[in-house]
This record gives sequence, structure tokens and C-alpha cells, in this order.
Amino acid sequence: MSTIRFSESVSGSIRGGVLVVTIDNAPVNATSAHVRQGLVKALEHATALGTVTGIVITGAGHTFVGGADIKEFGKPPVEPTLPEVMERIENCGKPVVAAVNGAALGGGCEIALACHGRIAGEAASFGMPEVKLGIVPGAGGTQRLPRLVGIVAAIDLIGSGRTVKPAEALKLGLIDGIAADHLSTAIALARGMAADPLRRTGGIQIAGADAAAVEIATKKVLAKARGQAAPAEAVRLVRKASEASLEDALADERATFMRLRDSREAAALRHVFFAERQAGKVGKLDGVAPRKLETIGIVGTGLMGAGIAVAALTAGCRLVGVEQTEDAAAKGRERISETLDKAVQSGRLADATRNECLARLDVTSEISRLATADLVIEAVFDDLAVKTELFQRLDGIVRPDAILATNTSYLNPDEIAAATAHPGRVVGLHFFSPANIMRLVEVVDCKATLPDVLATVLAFARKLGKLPVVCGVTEGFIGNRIFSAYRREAEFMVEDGASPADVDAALEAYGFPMGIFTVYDMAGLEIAWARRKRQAATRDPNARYVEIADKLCEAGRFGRKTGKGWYDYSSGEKAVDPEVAALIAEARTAKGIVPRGFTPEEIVRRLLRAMAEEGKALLDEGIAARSSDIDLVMINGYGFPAHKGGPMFAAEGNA
Ligand code: T1G
Repeated sequence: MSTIRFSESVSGSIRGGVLVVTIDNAPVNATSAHVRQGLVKALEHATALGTVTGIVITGAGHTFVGGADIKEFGKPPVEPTLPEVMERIENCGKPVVAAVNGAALGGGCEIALACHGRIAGEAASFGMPEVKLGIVPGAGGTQRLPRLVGIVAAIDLIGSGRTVKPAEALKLGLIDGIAADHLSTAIALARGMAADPLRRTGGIQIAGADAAAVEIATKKVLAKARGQAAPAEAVRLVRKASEASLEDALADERATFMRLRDSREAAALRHVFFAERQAGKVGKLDGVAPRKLETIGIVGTGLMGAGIAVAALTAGCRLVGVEQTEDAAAKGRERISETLDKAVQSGRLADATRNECLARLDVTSEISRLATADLVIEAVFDDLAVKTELFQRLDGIVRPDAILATNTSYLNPDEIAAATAHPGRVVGLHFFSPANIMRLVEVVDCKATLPDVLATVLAFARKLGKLPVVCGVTEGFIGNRIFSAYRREAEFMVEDGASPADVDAALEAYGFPMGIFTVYDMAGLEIAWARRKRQAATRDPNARYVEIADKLCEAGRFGRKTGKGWYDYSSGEKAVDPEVAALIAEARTAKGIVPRGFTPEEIVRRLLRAMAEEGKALLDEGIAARSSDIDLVMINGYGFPAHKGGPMFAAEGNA
């Protein structure tokens, strides 16, 4: 079987009269110019050869095609364009079948859609993640997908950008079959397919959709859009598939794609995409092998500990949870098992997997059981004496090569490490609550942390499906330091004349799911109050200090759980409270401040600047390695809108 080369990344070989075309463009087989050129040449070759009866397209390695080459965006176009390739595939006179070996995303999924048949291997996946990049599919996806799966399912898939596995793809009608040997099955399908007439996706009559279901699917997508343009455009284009001719709708799709591709929103989301791939990369760890991790110990099975336990269990780890009493251990086990149940109910976890997780779970009051653990994470009360004493005890229990991680939010992990026998094995793992859901983990590289310890916990965080961001030791790490600076600025503006509701409304209009005072009320005001009281003695007496939050706490207003905080919740809904307005007015009078108005633009500008300045300080101090890491922390831990790229990206005038 000889190989025919169509371009530097596309080659072919003939099997049983079928030309098998392989796209090999590492790392993800993106549709770079030479891939597009190679595909067109392959189609021409197959058409010209009388002995070839069909064509199969597949990908080398573990991806089918990861989509358009995002790095090409913004560069001058090179012929042929992706829509032209799709047209060539769809209009080819011989059957073309996709043998989908791995991820078929974006332009990759569109290639599969343009083929006359689709066979998925077991590792295949399908999705149109374009909206996550601030764009819409640009090569026919919005028109061909609804022809195969119907308008409602297409709105869901393209509007959310979610990825589906082969079983769901088959159920939806996106593919024709699933086979362990997807290549042979695809070849057989191409051979057996009658060339006349071929089932051309663009020619399929769209199934009439239930108008109410279309509305529901549309609303669901728009509700999550938070002011972004792409989801609404994606839905509009999918709906157009049942109203306009294929030609008109494709032209609209292409024009919309080009316009969005050059938008700030898309630039911000591309920044986030590449930032995520950079995060957790640490130069000094090149060539450092992580240690083996099978059994994880967690001390403290409260809300945080249970969340971490669920994340570790669902990633396949064995788990030993430790509590102080048998009673508390039973409650911890219950909490973990209830969290697993919820994941099953919401469809995030299979029933069988939940049972496997429970079989790997042991919650006990005997701390000596941690002798088998490879990594122990403490999630106990955030108090230095408590944590130090615990780590000293663990020294005498765990193996010498076991790693000890602290989940502290504000304490100094170097101090905890220094109190142990082997500070080199101590590291910080700052999870965000609920830890089984939130992706962000700040990985704290302490003064003495050994490189392979850091490499191991980074690998652990990735195994849990988390987004690890490395940071140095500082009070509050990256996120809480920026959050403090941002809150301080918000309070300055309130003292100067803005209302908490003005600040929250400006942030929500910018794209935050919730304004800062609403977040503050949700989290509870008392923890920060306790910290401020601790710090009072060492605070710079000349620095501006806003006392309003202290006054709220003194009045017993600790936030939502007490029914009152920055707002009043006594009616069950958040409401502006005249008592708070009076308290703020008093604070202004006490300082002789004459209140002035703030526009939403000024509020946002000042908050962004406060965040970016603190971010710059973190970079200067070497706490954060790169500004894109700071963006990721604020996006994934604090609700900063991803489509604005994060505070550092926005501060550069980008969003
Ligand atoms: N373009 C350019 N580079 C890409 C890329 C892409 N589409 N996808 C990944 N990379 C790089 C990535 O930066 C990293 O680089 C390396 O590949 C490995 O990635 C017309 C408009 C395919 C599931 O949004 O979801 O098609 O860090 O670590 O875990 O309608 O990459 O090594 O230098 O993520 O094995 C739509 C994006 C594009 C898919 C593989 N497609 N990619 O995951 O590897 S728009 C996407 C992914 C489009 C058409 C349009 C994942 C993956 P480096 P990785 P992985």
C-alpha cells in the first residue's frame, strides 16, 4: 500500500478501492492552509482515478480535527477557504465518509458534517465550541448541523458549545454509527454507498420543529450569554436554516463569523484559550517527574473537604477522609455521598461511577489511617495553631515521601511548613468552593516546596479536571489579594457617593454574574471583619479606611444568612435597605465627604484599574508568573467575564 502525499499534512492510501485520506497536523490537526489545500487535492485525485469508488477522511493521533487554526485568525486569508473545502466535499461525485478517531471540533465537526456519512470511533467527540471563542461556526456548521439533528438540538449544541460523545451523537442523528474499528467500518460504508443520489447534508429538508421547543432552547442559550454577541448570533443563524436558502444562510454565516472574529470579545476569549494552555507551566519543572498518587487523604470533611473529596473520587482516586469523632466521620461520609448523588441527579455523573466512588471511600476518626496516603490535604478551620499542630501530627503518621497540602485561604503556608519535619513536602492547594464544581485551584509554591512535590500536585489538579495556577506566598494569594484591592476601591466609591446597588449594577452590566456587594452578602461579612480586627493594630494609620462594613457587622448584618447585609433579604428577595443608606450617609458626614454621582463607566474603570494595579504588584513581587494567570484566577474564581479577557487583558485597553 503506497502513500500518496497531497500536502505536508495530508496523505492518502488506497484500501479496497477507497482512498483513505489522513490529516496529520500536530498537535490537534487544525485546518491550517496546507490541510485545506491537501484535502482539495485528495478529492481531485480520487475523482480523477476511475479505480477509486469512495473516500474516507480521518485524523492521525488522538484528534480527528481540532478546528480552524486559531493562530491563523487575523492573518490574510489563504486559498482555499474552509467553506470552499466543505463545498468540495459535499459536492464530490464519489461518497465521502468521515472516520472520526478523536475530537471533531469546530471546523473539524464541520468537515464531518459535510461528508456523506460519519462513523465514530469510541474515543470520538463532537462539538462546535466557537461561541466559547466569541465567534460562530464559519464553515457551514450552523446550516448543516440542524439538517442532521433538527433545529432544537442544533441551538443547544452550537449555542452552548458543548461537546458530545459518540452515544449521544448517534442518538441525535449526527453520526451513522459507532465502531471500535471505525476506519474499516467507514471504508465499508463508503464502498456500499450508492453514488447516486448521495445523501448531501446541505440538501436535506429540515425537519419541522416545535415552535415552543425552539423558543425554550433559544431562551436557555441567551440566559447564559451575559451580554456576549456570539451565542445570540449562533442561535439566529441556526434558526435561519429553516427559513432561508442554503446559499443565503451560508453567506450570512460567513459574514457573521468574519465580523465576530475581528471583535474585541473574540480577541479576549482567544486570550483566555491560550492562557489556559499556558497556566500551570513552570519552566523549572522541565524534566521533573511527578510522584505516584493513588490514595488521597483529606482532613476535615466539611463543605470544602467534601467537595475536594468528590473531585478526587470522581477522578478515580482512593480516598481516606479523617474527622475528629466517629459521629463527625459519619456526617462527612453522608455529605460526600449526598454530593455524589446530586452529581448523578444533574447528569454529571453516571450511577455506576457513583457506586465505584463510594467503594473507594473511607471516612474515619482514626488519623493513623493516613499512613497509606500519597497526598494529604487539610481542609480544617483556617487557624494557624490548628493547622500547624495537625501537620506536626501528620509528620509522625504519613510516609516520608507523602505530600502535605494546606487549603488555607489567608494563612502563611511557609509558617506551617517551617513547623514540620520536612518542609520540602509542604505545598498549598487553594480550592474554591464548591470544590467539586469550581475549576480553579491556586497551587502555592512555598519557600521550601521541592520541585517534584510541585510537579505532583499540578498533575493531581489536572487529573481532577481543574485549572491549576501557580502562585507564590502572599496573604490571600493571587485571587484574594486582587479581590481585596477591588473591594477597597468599591468601598471608596460608596463612601464618595455611589450606592452599593450602583456599583453592583455597573459590574453586572459589564458581565459579572453578580456585583461585589451581592457577592459579599452571599459569602458572609464576618470572616473579613475578623481579619480586619486582627490587622487593625498594624494598619497604616494614614491609609484611607472605610468603616461602613465594620458598622454593618456591628449591627449584626452578616449578609444573606442573617437576612441583612449590604442589602435586606427579609422579604426573600434582595432589596435596597434605607437603613444601610442612612448608615452610609452617616459615615460620609463623619468624614466630611460631600457625596457625588458616579457613572457606570467610571465605576467599572476604577474597579478594573484597582484590579490591574494589584495584579501588576503581584507580578513585580514574583507572586504570579504571568499576567494571563491573574486573568484566569479572576475569571474562574471571582466571576470576571471571560469575554472581557480578565483584568490584566482589559487594562491593556483590549476590552
Ligand atoms: N488552533 C491552534 N492551536 C490549537 C488549537 C486550534 N484550534 N487547538 C489547540 N491548539 C494548541 C494549543 O494551544 C496547545 O498548544 C496544543 O494545541 C494542544 O492543545 C471555521 C471558526 C482539540 C480538544 O475551539 O479544545 O473551527 O500549548 O493542550 O488537551 O467554524 O485543544 O502546546 O503550544 O488543548 O489534547 C474551534 C480548541 C476553532 C477547539 C485537544 N475549535 N481546542 O486537547 O490539547 S474555531 C476549538 C481544544 C473553528 C470554524 C471555526 C483542544 C483539543 P501548546 P491542548 P488537548
